[in-house]
Amino acid sequence: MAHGDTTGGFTKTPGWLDWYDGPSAPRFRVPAGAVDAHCHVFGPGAEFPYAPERKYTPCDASAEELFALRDHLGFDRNIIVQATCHGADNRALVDALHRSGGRARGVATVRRDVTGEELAELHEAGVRGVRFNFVKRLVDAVPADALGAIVEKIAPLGWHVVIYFEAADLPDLYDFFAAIPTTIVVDHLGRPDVTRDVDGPEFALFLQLMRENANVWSKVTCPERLSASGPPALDGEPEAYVDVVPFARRVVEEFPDRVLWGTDWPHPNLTGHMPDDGLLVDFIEHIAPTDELQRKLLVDNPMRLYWPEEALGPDAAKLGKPSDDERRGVGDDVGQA
Ligand code: 0GY
Repeated sequence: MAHGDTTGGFTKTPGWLDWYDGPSAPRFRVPAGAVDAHCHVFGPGAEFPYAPERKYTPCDASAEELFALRDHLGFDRNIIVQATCHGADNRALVDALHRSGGRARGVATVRRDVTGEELAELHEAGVRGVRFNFVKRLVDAVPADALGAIVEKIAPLGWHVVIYFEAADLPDLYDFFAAIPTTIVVDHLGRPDVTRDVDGPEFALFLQLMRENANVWSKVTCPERLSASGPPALDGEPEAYVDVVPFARRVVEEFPDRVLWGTDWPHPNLTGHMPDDGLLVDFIEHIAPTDELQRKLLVDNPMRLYWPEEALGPDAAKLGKPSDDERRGVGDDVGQA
């Protein structure tokens, strides 16, 4: 399999860019133990077929290629998030978790009829959360009662819920999110329109969601998707995506214990440009300007959420035993995992 292939007889979605081959070495050195907390594996299609209900067909992006990138960028671990092109078939994700030798954990997609046995198998493989996707171009809508039923099944395992939505939809979704009792992780800053004022009402609602709900975390990821002004992270550009910086930095500085960062490799659905992942790592310094913020963003927070048994000691790993305060992220801001 070569870079850019789609195996298994699948045809790539036209116009959809392949992931960047040969990323530069980052100038910014991530701290020891850093976690890339948002990335995916795609297929390979010949081994793990793409889901019939998918909205796009990617080029393959294997676990080995992901782990090579991890090492190249200086990261220690990955959080692999189930992508919509695999629907609720988590086999590619589980295979990647097994191949990681314990250096990756995962976020799966499940349906409401998922069994306790299936959840236990996913947990054993390293899954620690489920993803609910509300982005209309990516998935067909799932009724709120089905999502509620999934929350009831995963909460006792100490898992969390990752939510992906666009800022324009937050007013409609706000009450539903606020009622979820587990830790919640928002993808990509809730996809703000960064041409608007960082102090304006749209982003204020997102900040309010985090302020009012101590169980809500955010990934400060995907400037390449959010930026309107660029410049893109290509050709050695050291100041990429300047218009995203105030939004991401605001969240990192106000909620330093509830933020995560990830590459989003292999960057599904990009048609304009494909970022150089080495330069994306250089973006981190602009949004988390101090050593302490960087350590929390890249090491302490993802470890607390995904490897609590290492970060917090063996008691934290007991299944199904998060206290109500832990589950809500109350107290010293420890999320349940
Ligand atoms: C991302 C973003 C996107 C896609 C997916 O699961 C997915 O297909 O998450 C997107 O198109 O914005 O997080 O990878």
